[in-house]
Amino acid sequence: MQLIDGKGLAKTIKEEIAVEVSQIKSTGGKTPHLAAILVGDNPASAVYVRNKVKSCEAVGFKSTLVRKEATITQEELLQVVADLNNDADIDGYIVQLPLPAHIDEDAINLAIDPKKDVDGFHPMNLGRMTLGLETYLPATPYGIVQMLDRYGIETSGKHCVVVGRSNIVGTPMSILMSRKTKTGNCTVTITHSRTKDLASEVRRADIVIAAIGIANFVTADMVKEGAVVIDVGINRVEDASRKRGYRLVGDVDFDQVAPKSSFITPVPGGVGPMTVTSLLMNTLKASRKEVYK
Ligand code: BQF
Repeated sequence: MQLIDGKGLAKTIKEEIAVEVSQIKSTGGKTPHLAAILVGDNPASAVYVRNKVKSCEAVGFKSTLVRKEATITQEELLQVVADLNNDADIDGYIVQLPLPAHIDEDAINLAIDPKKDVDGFHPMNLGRMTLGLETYLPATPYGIVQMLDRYGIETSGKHCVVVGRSNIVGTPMSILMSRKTKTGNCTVTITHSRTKDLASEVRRADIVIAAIGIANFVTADMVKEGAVVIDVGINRVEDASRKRGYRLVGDVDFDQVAPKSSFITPVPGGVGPMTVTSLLMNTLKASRKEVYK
């Protein structure tokens, strides 16, 4: 079993981005600028946004945090989005999810200028991904693809089983793994809450991608000997021995599954840190106008 060190790889990638940023600056180029909209006071969202802002500082990007009350109306939030679309200094921005229940996430997503959609959630960018065109890949799938690539994990001809079909992870991941690319060319099965005998489907996998959002959902009996296991879950479980009162666990029962796997990602320190570096990579692409003129 080999541990995939997402945290270490993210640090390496951030160092690479920092070198590129200092080159841009030293040749008189514009400093890449990422903005984030944070609505309300969901504690996990606040942590994620803080992570992103700190990562911007670490690589030399400019960052702007736009904080709004949970009571903001949809009209007002659409105006914030329009303002960022029109702000010439901002190369890309994200709207931190989840949004309060009274706001239609799809309506907000559709209002983001695809040129600035560095989360890659706009239908234009997801469509471009599906067709294999240059795009901003959704951050988590992009991070996973980079991990597989940098660890030299063969995907061609392998059977990949994705557990979960969310718009931001399961669905785009299943598409990327099936494309004719260096980190694609898999035969892909996508499984979800209505799959009959999900355990047997997952047992056929050479590569398992667990993105269902249920703590310890993937158990040892569901994993083939020698499989590559990518754990996207970040679940809080009560733990009185921790000072916060909880600890983070993935969607995979790590202790049980690790001995059977060839490669496995830990939680924390696996996919999560790679999600953040992907956002930085997309922002760099935006500032260089590599996707749209
Ligand atoms: C780590 C996210 C669910 C819903 C909305 C490092 C992050 C997480 C974990 C992080 C996530 C998850 C983010 C670790 C951003 C990943 O060390 O394991 C970084 O900041 N993430 C998000 O912005 O929105 C989410 C998960």
